[in-house]
Amino acid sequence: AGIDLEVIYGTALELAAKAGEMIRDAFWKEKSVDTKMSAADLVTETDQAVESTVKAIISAKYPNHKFIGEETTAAAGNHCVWTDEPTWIIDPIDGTTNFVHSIPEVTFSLGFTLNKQVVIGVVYAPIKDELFTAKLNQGAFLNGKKLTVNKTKDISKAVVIMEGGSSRDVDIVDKKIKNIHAMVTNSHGVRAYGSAALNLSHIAAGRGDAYVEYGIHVWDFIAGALIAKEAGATVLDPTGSELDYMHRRVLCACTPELAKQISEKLIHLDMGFD
Ligand code: LIP
Repeated sequence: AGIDLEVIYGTALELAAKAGEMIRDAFWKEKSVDTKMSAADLVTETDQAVESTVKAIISAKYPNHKFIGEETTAAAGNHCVWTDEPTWIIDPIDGTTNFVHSIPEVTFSLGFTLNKQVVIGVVYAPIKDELFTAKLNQGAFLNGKKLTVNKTKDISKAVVIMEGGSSRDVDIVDKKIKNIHAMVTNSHGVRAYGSAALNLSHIAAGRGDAYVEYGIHVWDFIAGALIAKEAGATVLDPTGSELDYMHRRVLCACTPELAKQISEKLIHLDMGFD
């Protein structure tokens, strides 16, 4: 209703630039670190400052739009309320652990949804100045250059991105290690960049063939999922069924054949809903 997606896209780029500037300014300085759900689930002043800045800009421009943000929603212990209304879903810093340790794989992630459909995705990695963008049915781009996924169909020739995640529950870690074992023994190799948004963007850019993770949240992967899909990736629930953005897991592969092979080799952890 009266929504001009080009205007929204312009705002999304403006927010990414602003967030990027704040992240870059703080990147080499000392950080004050706090923990959330586990001793390895980190948050810094910069995560909070970026989120409140971005949220303030959005609510000033679009007072009726809804907002779901990592530090607002999760920090308040709230479940996400995701409706058909125009909604901005933001992770101020995806890759907070990298940020804390001055590892340059940090991103700002923004998804914009209408009728619960993701129509705009922006992932910005400000230290490397890499801007990944996608609009529904209009392709995915890295710094303006169109992206296409790899053609790998067989796991024996694939690089698979996986993460340890931030849960320290022994049973969960155990199953994740078994999954890593299954992927290492069957593939060209396993990689972990520490940011779901970036992992998905890497698949979009052909820097790897598949990515799977259990335990992420909607703000970590909603933008990257659109970017990957728009570059031609298959993005599913790890079991092979349709992706549910509120179910905390994702499987992304450059071909459907590869997605199926990987899905069949994994233990499917259920880490709940946002
Ligand atoms: C991170 C995810 C990453 C996961 C980490 C963490 P954050 O998000 O993007 O894929 O492995 O445990 O959840 O907390 O940096 O926004």
